[in-house]
Amino acid sequence: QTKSLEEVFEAKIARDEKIEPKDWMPEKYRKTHIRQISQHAHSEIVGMLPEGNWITRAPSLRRKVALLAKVQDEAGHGLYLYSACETLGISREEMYEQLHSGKAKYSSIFNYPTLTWADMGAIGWLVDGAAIINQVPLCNTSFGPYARAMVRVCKEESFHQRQGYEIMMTLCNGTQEQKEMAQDALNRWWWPSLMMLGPTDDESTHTEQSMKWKLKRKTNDELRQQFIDQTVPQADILGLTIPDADLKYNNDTGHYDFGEIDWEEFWQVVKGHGMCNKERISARKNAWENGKWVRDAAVAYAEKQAEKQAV
Ligand code: FAQ
Repeated sequence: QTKSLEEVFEAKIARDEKIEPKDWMPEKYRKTHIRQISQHAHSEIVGMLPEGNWITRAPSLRRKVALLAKVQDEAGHGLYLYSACETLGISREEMYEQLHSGKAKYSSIFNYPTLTWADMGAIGWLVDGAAIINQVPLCNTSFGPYARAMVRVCKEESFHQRQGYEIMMTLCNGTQEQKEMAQDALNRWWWPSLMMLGPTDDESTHTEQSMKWKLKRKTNDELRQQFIDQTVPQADILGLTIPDADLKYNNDTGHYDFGEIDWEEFWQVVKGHGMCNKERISARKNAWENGKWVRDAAVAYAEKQAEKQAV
């Protein structure tokens, strides 16, 4: 008896084999991958803006070089991810259009402002730290191009995380004022970093199906707990206090218990009402519009070359 396409697909998933772009896949599998991969790509690109804000004001040449490299890496991640997403049959123009019109989301975390240099430390430490926790399982995701992109992205994220932690370390070993700056940055970035990993499992619309398809390998709550367990000892080393009075190691579970996350704030930011949502989208739209002449010139050049070859 011949197997149906659906059975072949399901069997591949069960065997932990990769699904490749030309393989048959259920339409919903394709759609949810386009949704997650494109939103991931948009997050990388919009995520350049908060740190880009500090490149010209980095406190030394060495810091500037490192930050510049990090922000460029994020552009690279965005481009791999857009390419991976294109293999599912959506064009890059369509993805940009979805970002600019507000149809596609990008990570809530990038709608918070970067007020001091210590924010560069906190973002690398916490935001890239949370990103690694989220992305390491994605190296094993079922869609081949996404999984392969994640391998390199994770290597780079780990440099970003160290870069951020080192900034925090330097500030914490500095003057009283520098240490206060570091604490203030932790206070402002802690809760948004926990929110970044998505709503709780019982509020998460996609987790159940995405776990079945092995798109997600861990749930939002599992990742959040892992992030907290990993990060609390790092804050201790810095001598900083995590802004959560309910945070406490639980001997029975072997994990940290933590306080209530303000989900109202999360959904407000996701719906576009965060501190920087308007600024971020308008920066991306302006970049797109101001880059039009470059795209036009590239197309005109390509056409001219093609004509020459045809002769
Ligand atoms: N922000 O059912 P779920 C980085 C939406 S790392 C905004 O749980 P899912 C590196 C969600 O889309 C940041 N929206 O969804 C970097 C859905 O709405 P939809 C990016 C959020 O997909 C560092 C609804 O809520 N990383 O950029 C957020 O199963 C420093 C229900 O949620 C990734 O994208 C949020 N935080 O799980 C760059 C990783 N959370 O789509 C620069 C890949 C949820 O139906 C500087 N993505 N929503 O309209 C994932 O792992 C997943 O998509 C989750 C969400 C875990 C983010």
